[in-house]
Amino acid sequence: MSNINLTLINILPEHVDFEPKLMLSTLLITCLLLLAFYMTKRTSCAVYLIDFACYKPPDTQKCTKEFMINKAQHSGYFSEETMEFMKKVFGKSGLGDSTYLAEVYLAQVANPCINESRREMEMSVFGSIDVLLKKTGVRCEDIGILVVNCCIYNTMPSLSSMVVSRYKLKDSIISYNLVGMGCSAGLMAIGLAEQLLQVHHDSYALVVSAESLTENCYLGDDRSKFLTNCLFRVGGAAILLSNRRSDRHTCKYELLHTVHTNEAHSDLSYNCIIQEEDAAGRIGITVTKHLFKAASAVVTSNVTSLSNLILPVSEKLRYVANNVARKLRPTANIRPYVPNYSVAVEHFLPHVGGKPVLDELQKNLGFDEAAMESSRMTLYRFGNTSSSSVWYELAYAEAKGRVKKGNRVWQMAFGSGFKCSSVVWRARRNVCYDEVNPWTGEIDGFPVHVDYDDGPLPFFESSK
Ligand SMILES: *[C@@H]1O[C@H](CO)[C@@H](O)[C@H](O)[C@H]1NC(C)=O
Ligand SMILES: *[C@@H]1O[C@H](CO)[C@@H](O)[C@H](O)[C@H]1NC(C)=O
Ligand SMILES: *[C@@H]1O[C@H](CO)[C@@H](O)[C@H](O)[C@H]1NC(C)=O
Ligand SMILES: CC(=O)N[C@H]1CO[C@H](CO)[C@@H](O)[C@@H]1O
Repeated sequence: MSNINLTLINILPEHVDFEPKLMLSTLLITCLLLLAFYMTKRTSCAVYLIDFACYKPPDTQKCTKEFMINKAQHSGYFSEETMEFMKKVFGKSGLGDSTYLAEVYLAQVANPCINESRREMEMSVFGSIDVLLKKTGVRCEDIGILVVNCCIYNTMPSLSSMVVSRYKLKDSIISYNLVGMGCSAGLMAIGLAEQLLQVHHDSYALVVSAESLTENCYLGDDRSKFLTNCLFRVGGAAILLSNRRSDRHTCKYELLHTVHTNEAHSDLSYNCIIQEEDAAGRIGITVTKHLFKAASAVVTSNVTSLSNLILPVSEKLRYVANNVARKLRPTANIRPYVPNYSVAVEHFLPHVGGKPVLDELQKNLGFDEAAMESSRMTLYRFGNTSSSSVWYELAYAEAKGRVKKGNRVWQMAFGSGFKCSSVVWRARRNVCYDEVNPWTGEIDGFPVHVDYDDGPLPFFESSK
């Protein structure tokens, strides 16, 4: 402080007497301090996660893999080869026999019309919001920000208007409806809500992530489009965020970091998951064999940014030392150092795209089997529920009683674009038993052992 004082005095004009000089410098310092206070206050508006809720569909929508195969076989839409492909994919998928299918496919004759998809969305979106409102006791009129994301369902009025209409949210509500943004959209919605909370003080933000199965079924034999028919399941989550200081002591988590990467500037990334028509004009989502390459590029780049924010100095030093060693002795074949992420986060919750995706992540980020339990069990129990999957995983860790005060939680989602988002939270308290957790009543039965077929991945076999 005295240093600043001196410099200030020195730059004052010579002819000013000592007293006014002192007064002037005191004034300047006060201004600087006020400015610093104001700036730190603006940039450190904390965002709290009060609670979240995951939708649990009715038991009547549970279906086994065998049921799905039978249903597909009798639908008359698919060839014998496609059915063989479906069986092979199921053998490798990591999905169990109690995931949820959309109601429309359980009927004798499926008729995926607009009415049906609206009904499906109402069930999962309202289903999760109802639970969240009950859990948190927040009043609808206090919600100032609403962000809803759903990739495929896009109608008028929008999904976010459906929510405003149903819950009679106030007319000054700031609402956004994100469509077509893939599995990473849920965490992007959190990022958007975070930014809105930086400028709208004393607010609650409601974020809802869901996906439509009804409009997502591909009725053809092109294998690169058939994959999503196999892995994709019903799910939805509602999350309540707040920047009110009074929620600091009651909330579950505090938001530490959000990191978003979008590599759509690369053609390979852009084209690897894409909605289009097949040769016969039937709409589907093509997943190409470049998926892993694109995903790995975007995840690496995002994780690099995140590592800078979360890794302790010791891990960074090891990483740098390894990099230098590899540069100096390129012929020595030194293996790249994978930082130990377990020192920076206690819970790693990646989007459950499918078993091969989880395997790849585990290998590249060096997590042990225990760290992967939440994601593998979520894949087994609920399937790929798109953007809401990371919330079922967090619910799993909570139901197991593993989330302790101070624990850091890393949610990571990636999807079409190709995009990757990471969000890191810190638990502000021990999370206790919760009877409206989707895992309640069955959590003691987990983890289960999941059987997988051996052999090469059938996912990207080309169709004949
Ligand atoms: C769709 O729902 C509306 C209102 O529930 C109903 O009036 C209409 O007949 C339904 N249309 C079809 C094709 O089921
Ligand atoms: C990574 O860090 C965790 C937590 O400090 C520790 O338990 C584990 O042994 C470390 N793993 C390796 C490979 O060093
Ligand atoms: C998970 O489901 C989404 C939504 O259908 C799909 O876009 C994505 O490709 C799926 N992931 C994998 C690995 O199939
Ligand atoms: C918000 C943020 O840090 N995003 C980063 C994600 O990763 C890319 C690639 O490293 C960075 O350029 C972004 O800044």
